[in-house]
Amino acid sequence: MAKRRRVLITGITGQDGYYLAEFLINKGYIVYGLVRRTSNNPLIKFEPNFSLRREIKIIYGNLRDLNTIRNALQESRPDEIYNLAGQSDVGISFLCPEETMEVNYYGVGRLVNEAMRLNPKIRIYQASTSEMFGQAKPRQNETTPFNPVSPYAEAKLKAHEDFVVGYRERHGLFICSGILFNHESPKRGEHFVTRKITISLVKIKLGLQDCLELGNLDAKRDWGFAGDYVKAMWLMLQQKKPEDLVIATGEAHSVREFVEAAAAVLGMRIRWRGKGTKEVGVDARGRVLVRVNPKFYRPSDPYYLCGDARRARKLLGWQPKVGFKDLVKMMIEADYTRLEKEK
Ligand code: NAP
Ligand code: F7E
Repeated sequence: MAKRRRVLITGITGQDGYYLAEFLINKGYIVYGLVRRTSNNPLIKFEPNFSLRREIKIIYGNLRDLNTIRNALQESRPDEIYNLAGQSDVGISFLCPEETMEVNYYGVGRLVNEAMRLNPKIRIYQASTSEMFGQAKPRQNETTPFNPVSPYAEAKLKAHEDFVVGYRERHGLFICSGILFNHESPKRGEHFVTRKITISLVKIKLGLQDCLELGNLDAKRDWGFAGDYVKAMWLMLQQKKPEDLVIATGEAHSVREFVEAAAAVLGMRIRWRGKGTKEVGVDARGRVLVRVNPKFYRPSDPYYLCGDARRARKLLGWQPKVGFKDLVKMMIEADYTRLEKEK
């Protein structure tokens, strides 16, 4: 019988950690997850699926603490590592640049160094990001020059250059970056714009909230489904050679369009009135359902991120299954089902 492969997933309590753990358990992996003692998500996301939770071996640890990383690696003895842990909120990174750099850059260095020391044949996936392209012209692909415009993107880019490209070239380590564009799901953190929109519009529909406040309505993002994207992560580590790849749907929509699509699933039609910070979204009865609040603007924000994932399609045979409309519908329906029960 073939030996079961072992994997360590950092950031397992996050959105991608959930879908990746589920995917790898179904592939027969022995799954270890690094979890912060102070986690904000004490595996809440696994609650509806207890059988999945039981399959995961939890190791407490923190990317800020070398000892815990060493311990996690010794205990799990992984064949593959997926480093999904990160300070993942771009807006917050302007307020906490040091913590962002500490986790998203130095934390990656600690993990990669220790992993290589323990097992030079290890395979490592690093969660890089389309934010590294910043204001670069769409569509962005593997040849597009990076142009980060936030502390989050700067830290991720530095980790990519030093610990992914650098260690691959200097030490021959099997490590690669998935340059993933935005991917969402019903498990998406509630402060990210898509989930904020789906939760708020459902609450408005159920009479639990009056109005949704947003920042930059014109920002365009390439939104895919997280469940599709974790398969690409795994495929990247099954190749003969490690290569950094863009993972995206190739279709971008503005925040405004996301609001319209989400409202439509709930049978509401939003019309826009006014401009800039005075812009509002009103329903058929003229009720103001959406307002702009400059509090949610960022000092700088990529205005148009849309990926070209042709290389991933060629090398991995990967392409997304869930399109924009189905993603929005999935998120609205999940929030509606949950919030209607709580009403
Ligand atoms: P997420 O839901 O915010 O999850 C982040 C995870 O990192 C959580 O499990 C969090 O644990 C953990 N974490 C944070 N700081 C840590 C630390 N110091 N030590 C150990 N764990 C720590 O993010 P996600 O959407 O799943 O994204 C996964 C990764 O991909 C992140 O690195 C993100 O930056 C990157 N990424 C995401 C996207 C996207 O669209 N989702 C696109 C490109 C790249 P707690 O439960 O303790 O908070
Ligand atoms: O913002 C705009 C905001 O916070 C998307 C992370 O997973 O994807 C994510 O980062 C856009 C931005 O995600 C609000 O200014 C408007 O232009 O949902 P978000 P993000 O910043 O794109 C990348 C690829 C990652 O790597 C990250 O880890 O929406 N926006 N109004 C708003 N954003 C938020 N959060 N809240 C608003 O009210």
